[in-house]
Amino acid sequence: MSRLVVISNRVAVPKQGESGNQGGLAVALQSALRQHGGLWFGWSGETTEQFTGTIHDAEGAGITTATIDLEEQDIEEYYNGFANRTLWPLFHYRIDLTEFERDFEGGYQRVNQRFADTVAPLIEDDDLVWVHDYHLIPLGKKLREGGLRNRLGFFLHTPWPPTRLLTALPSHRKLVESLFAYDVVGFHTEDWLDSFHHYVTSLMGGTVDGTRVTVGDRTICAIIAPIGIDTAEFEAAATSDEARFARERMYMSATGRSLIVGVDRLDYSKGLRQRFLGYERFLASQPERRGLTSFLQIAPPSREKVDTYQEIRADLDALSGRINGEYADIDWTPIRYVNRGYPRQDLAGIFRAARVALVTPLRDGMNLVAKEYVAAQDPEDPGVLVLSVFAGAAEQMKDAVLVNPYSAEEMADALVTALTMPREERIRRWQALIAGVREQDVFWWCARFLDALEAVKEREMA
Ligand code: GDG
Repeated sequence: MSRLVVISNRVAVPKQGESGNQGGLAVALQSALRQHGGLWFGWSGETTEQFTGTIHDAEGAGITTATIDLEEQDIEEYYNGFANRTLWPLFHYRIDLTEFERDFEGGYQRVNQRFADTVAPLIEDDDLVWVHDYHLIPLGKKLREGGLRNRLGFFLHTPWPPTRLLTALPSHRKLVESLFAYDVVGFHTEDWLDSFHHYVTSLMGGTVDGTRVTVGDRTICAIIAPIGIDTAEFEAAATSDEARFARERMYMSATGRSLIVGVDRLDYSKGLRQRFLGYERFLASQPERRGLTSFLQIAPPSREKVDTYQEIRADLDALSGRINGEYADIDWTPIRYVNRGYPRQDLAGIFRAARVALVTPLRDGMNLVAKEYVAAQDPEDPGVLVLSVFAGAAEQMKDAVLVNPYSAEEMADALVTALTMPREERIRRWQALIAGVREQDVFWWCARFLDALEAVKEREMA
């Protein structure tokens, strides 16, 4: 079995002594790394005055990691700039929020070169190299330019945008061309893969034959590999003592009301504004149900250095305040809106206590919260998942109550459907959902991608 080298913007291995409060992706990659041996490379999250390429080696939880520090300007242009002000909004169809600055692009290329130069000497002949996400699209090309011949894969965790949006990016052609340095490119859904095919066939004169995508003399393998969660771990977490305690706290606070929950990074792609408006519509149109539900939205802040993220925070503060001001009573608060993260076990308990989960992004590569909510349910009395049709997860999770998050009326109707759903129907839908979440878990995803990568013959360099 070949050794595995994982490269991502950040490395998510718990430090010695930490409890390992981490997401599914980290867990999956760690398990793949343990299985194959190898290392995980990325940015340390630290700044340095002058980039030196010094590598910090560490061992944690049986995984070897190698990280580098970046300069302030690198972080501004590459991370806060091109990654989070340009590509993130553009890939989530928010061209209105997309900033186009040549300096950002310059920083993006520079940092990808820095990654390539520092990681290349750590890669051994037969290693499989797996690069993650939109921060590092050009990395493969830069590694090839440095002479790397290994099997090289790339996985995109976000949507791939429609061609007509992507072409708003001045350097779109260069970005897409650089993907052809990889051997295998993975997307979560058919939608994202279709958009990629469309770009390649309509603008690059490329052809598609099954998983093979050819432009000129270069053929790559483009696959759908929907990510899952560590389902067994999350199911166990939901019945842990910590989860039970969190669940009790939820029940006590709800005093017999039906709980509705949302858990999302505070990000405009997650559709929080539209979710609050949908809930407001529900309260306005269902006066007899007022006071019978309690909506808890957990939204830990992210990317706070980017202005849009500060604006969305202020917007949601105002909106939740307005809705509570309008509908609250002396003994009832319609929305509890919390800008704080909770340990995973607590989240599992909160999910289990909730009769309904609102997972209503405007656009999402996959969305793991939808799968976690399902995994946390009590099989005898499961809650209902209300899921946006614009989440990648909707391609797999057809037994959820699917909703268009742009329509406040549809959201209000979906809430009524979910809150009044008979137990037999809840059980039937949940059984169908959990079967998928169990079968296509994060280990399945990892294996699916790595099998495709291992199947590639070692590249013949010209
Ligand atoms: C990107 C793509 C794709 C959230 N709040 C807390 C907390 N979380 C955890 C959730 C979940 C994870 O963070 C979020 O994952 P998502 O998939 O929902 O969203 P993104 O962060 O945007 O992830 C997405 C994913 O990559 C994987 O490919 O699905 O489409 O955008 O695990 O539970 N965890 C804890 N406390 C919190 O308060 N412990």
